[in-house]
Amino acid sequence: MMKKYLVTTAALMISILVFSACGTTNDEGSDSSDQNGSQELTVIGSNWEFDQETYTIPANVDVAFNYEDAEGIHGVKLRPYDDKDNIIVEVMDGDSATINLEPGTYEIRCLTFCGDPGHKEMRSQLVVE
Ligand SMILES: [Cu+2]
Repeated sequence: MMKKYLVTTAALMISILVFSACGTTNDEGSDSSDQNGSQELTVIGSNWEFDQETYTIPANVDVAFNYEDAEGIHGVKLRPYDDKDNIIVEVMDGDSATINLEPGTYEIRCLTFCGDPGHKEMRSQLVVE
């Protein structure tokens, strides 16, 4: 009798855990703006790509540029295509930097050497318009 009660309780607890795990899943987009009009961009890296090929943000406004590792250790280096020595910002996992850019197309590359040949493939573009 007691044993059956324990099994039932355990099953109930497991289903609560499963349910609450599903319940905390939030579906945030990569680009979002709050009511103050401030902007945010989140880039997520894994082995060996970023979560989007192209990111788009508005020009001449402060944008919080966030980076997260979903898999492996990477990071983001942002620079103009036509001036590759001009690194605008470098962001590692969990970090954020404020950017405010002129219109144009910028290159997003992996910051950390994370393996061959995948590291070289980790490129996306940021369109500022
Ligand atoms: Cu890399």
